Amino acid sequence: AFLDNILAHSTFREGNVTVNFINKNPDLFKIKEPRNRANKIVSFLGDMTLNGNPDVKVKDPSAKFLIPKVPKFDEFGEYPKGTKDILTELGPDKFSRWLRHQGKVQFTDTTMRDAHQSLLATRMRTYDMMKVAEGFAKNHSNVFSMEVWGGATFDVCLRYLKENPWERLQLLRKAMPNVLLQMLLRGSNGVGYTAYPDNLIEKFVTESWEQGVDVFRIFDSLNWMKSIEPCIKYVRKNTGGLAEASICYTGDILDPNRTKYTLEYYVQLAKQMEDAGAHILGIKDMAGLLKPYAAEELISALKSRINIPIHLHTHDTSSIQAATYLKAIEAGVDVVDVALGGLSGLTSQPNFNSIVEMMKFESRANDFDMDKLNEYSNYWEAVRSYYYPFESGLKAGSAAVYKHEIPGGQYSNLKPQAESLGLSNRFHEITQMYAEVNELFGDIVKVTPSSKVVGDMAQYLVSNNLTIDDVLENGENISFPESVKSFFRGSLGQPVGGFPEKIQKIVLKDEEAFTERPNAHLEPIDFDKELAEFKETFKDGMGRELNMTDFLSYKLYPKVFTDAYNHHKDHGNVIDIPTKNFFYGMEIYEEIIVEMDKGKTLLIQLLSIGEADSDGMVQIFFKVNGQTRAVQIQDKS
Ligand code: 3PY
Ligand code: ZN
Repeated sequence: AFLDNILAHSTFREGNVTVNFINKNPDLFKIKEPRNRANKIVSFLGDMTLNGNPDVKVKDPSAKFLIPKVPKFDEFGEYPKGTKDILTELGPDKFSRWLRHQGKVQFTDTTMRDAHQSLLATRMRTYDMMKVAEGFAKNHSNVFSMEVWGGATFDVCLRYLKENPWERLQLLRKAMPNVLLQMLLRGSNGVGYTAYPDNLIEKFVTESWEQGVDVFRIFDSLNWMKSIEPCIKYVRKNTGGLAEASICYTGDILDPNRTKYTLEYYVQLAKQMEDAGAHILGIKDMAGLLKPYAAEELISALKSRINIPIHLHTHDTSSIQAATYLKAIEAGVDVVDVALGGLSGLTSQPNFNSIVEMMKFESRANDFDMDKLNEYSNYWEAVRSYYYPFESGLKAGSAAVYKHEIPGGQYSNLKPQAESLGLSNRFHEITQMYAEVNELFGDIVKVTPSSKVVGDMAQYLVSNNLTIDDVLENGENISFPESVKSFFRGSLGQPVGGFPEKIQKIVLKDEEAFTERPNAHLEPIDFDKELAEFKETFKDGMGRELNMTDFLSYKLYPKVFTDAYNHHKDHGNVIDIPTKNFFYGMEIYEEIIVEMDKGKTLLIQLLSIGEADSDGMVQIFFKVNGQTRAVQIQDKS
């Protein structure tokens, strides 16, 4: 089998074998059950071809798929030194000081996390990332960090893409060993929508570091320090990574009528984060509400009152956030979040390529090879065409964001949700209601998961033709969405200034709320016992023995994990299937290459699709590496 692996390896077939070939390809030693795996992949492709991917609700027969061109890079060359090397050399505390004093404006590339979360409902597959990960890290090793993990990506990987999020992280780490990898962590809510036991979050942080995360952007959806502080501690104690504690920016510090989230409020919060041990202060402007002149004030004030570096994140929903970055950079911000052109703008981050150009020939410029950077933008622009079912449909920037304050990541989800409720024509009513619900709830910070509470309530009211007055006058007869009840109970923590009592009473009726940390109500996990039980329950494995990472996925998302596990049992690992075929199946005579591991390829051609028999079973013929194979697929139509 080892010889077969060598013979099948693309490098070998292309005649590029050097003495390093075997050393560079440890996969050659992995002797697997290729036939079984190939069968599963083919049956998956048959199913997608016959029945369609259930995640693609509407297939557009006229959709045009562009061919993504991977920018050239030196496959056999060394990785140039990057920020990961600096972190390893200096350790987190000195790294933090280095960042604060190094002078250039630094860039975090969010393309592989927030950009697609905010534009394409988080559906970007590992397949498309892996094509460019190594090249990007080699061509652009001066990027500050790559945001590649956390937030909604964890859930969506398992739930819709049927991928293992940890595998994504491991692969990206391997492909980008020289630059910092960054994740988004929702404080005590981990990468979920509710609080989890503290020791689960602690283990999650430790394991994330071990699998490849360097920068932990930690926030709480209500800016509640009690949810953020333990995570800072876990990062400092259990990892060699950077704790980036983040304030979530809401409201408008320039508006004298908005007295809840003032400049002083943010400065005090930032100081608490610094005191709690954060290496970096994040400013998470999740809805893109930080206007240019407000950014100037905020960054200037923070620069003079805290000593850790400042990392600014925004969404370009209004389309003026490049101006915000300019003002922030002038005021001394250390790092800004940007997305490669093809996946930038609107609900995503400002355009990486253009912001780099904006700074050219200025004292804080950070030079990138622009031709190369533009090639990566083109790559993502082409890849994006495969994801058309997940586009939000937003075509232009919108100043309405200052009214409804919907986070970028939520905005692109709210539209399909509204459609599924039959409310597509009432989308603007929902956004208007979102603003009214926010007022009713006391003007809260809105970001996952608190933003989901406001969104659920707004959709609920619009779909039931209810108004805020109906709630206030007749609320005792209304049965509110579960997320809303849970919020008022205290399950997401305490909002700034506490809960407005009247609406809390209306929602909870006779139920008691609590004010301590929600995690205090949760039983700690007994890892030894539960991990053993978990391994026993899922002992068929996924072609490998399950481990702590799988256990963590299971504890965060029990049902979603179980479904993904069963999908894996039936269809094998679908991570290597080209995106076009993953979402849309194959066309007759189409020929594709599935590169299962580096060097182990399947050449698959769809030959024919038979008629359904009396049980609705359809025989589909493929040619796999030259041999004909038939699979039986249930016609679900
Ligand atoms: C997330 O929590 O996923 C976010 O991106 C919040 O902005
Ligand atoms: Zn964001």
